Amino acid sequence: MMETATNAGLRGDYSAIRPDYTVDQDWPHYTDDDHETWRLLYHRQRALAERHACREFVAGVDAMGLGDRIPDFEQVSDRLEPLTGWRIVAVPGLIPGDTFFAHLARRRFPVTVWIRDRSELDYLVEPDLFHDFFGHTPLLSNPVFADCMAAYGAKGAAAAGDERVLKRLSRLYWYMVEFGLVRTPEGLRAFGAGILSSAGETLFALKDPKPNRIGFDLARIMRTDYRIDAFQETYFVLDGFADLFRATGLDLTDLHRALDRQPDLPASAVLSGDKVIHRGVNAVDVAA
Ligand code: HBI
Ligand code: FE
Repeated sequence: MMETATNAGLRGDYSAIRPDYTVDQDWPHYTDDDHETWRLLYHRQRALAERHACREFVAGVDAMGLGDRIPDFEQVSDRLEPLTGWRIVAVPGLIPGDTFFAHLARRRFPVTVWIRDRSELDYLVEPDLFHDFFGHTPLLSNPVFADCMAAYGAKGAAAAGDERVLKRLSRLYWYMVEFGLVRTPEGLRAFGAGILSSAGETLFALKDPKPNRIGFDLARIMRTDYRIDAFQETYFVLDGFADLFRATGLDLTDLHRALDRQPDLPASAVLSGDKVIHRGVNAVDVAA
């Protein structure tokens, strides 16, 4: 496969991409080994989701009609679209941010077509089919969350070229869409895709004393750095998806101006103004 500037160093076959970076899923190309990897991951994470995911996530998994074989994106999209207008589009892997935002704004969720090797069952660096599909698509069946994601995409597309805003939006995505927790009547539950597609991080995010757990605050999240190669040092907790919906609907012009005057924060920071739900063992106190 010829490597180009856009996919240098990335896994996946970018040679057949369309202008919007989509490809055909080509469902028959999956091997029995691929399907077995899916089956192992699906049953393990579905069992963990029962106890540790918010009920909207579990309802979404069931609405997709998932089973022992890698799902066909078109078939699942035909079930998802009537619920919230979202469809799943196949991509070779990570795609440029502006293209990614444009898909979200049109209610198209990009899902990677390749699935990890059996040796990577517990951890892999880049998002694969299982992370994207099992982690991200179930909540697209929830109308409030689905609207948040479309609004988020529109904000990202509107921010094209403004690195300060794009950095803050990627932090919001990271701490919410990838690693968000939410309070529920049954207690603290996960909704982030990075958590729910990982056996290790599901238990760590909810039960381990190491990380901070801090109440959702949009400005606070937008100031806070994150690491992509380890479990999170801080998880942010929504009181409900309505909080996220309000945040993604806001006009953020004034907020960005205010944030320009405030320093970024390390991932382990705890501020005096934080709604601290759990103070982690590596917490670093920072003056607000
Ligand atoms: N591409 N396929 C894919 N999936 C993502 O989650 C993704 C991406 N490109 C960029 C990206 N995420 C993030 O940098 C967003 O903040 C834009
Ligand atoms: Fe993801």
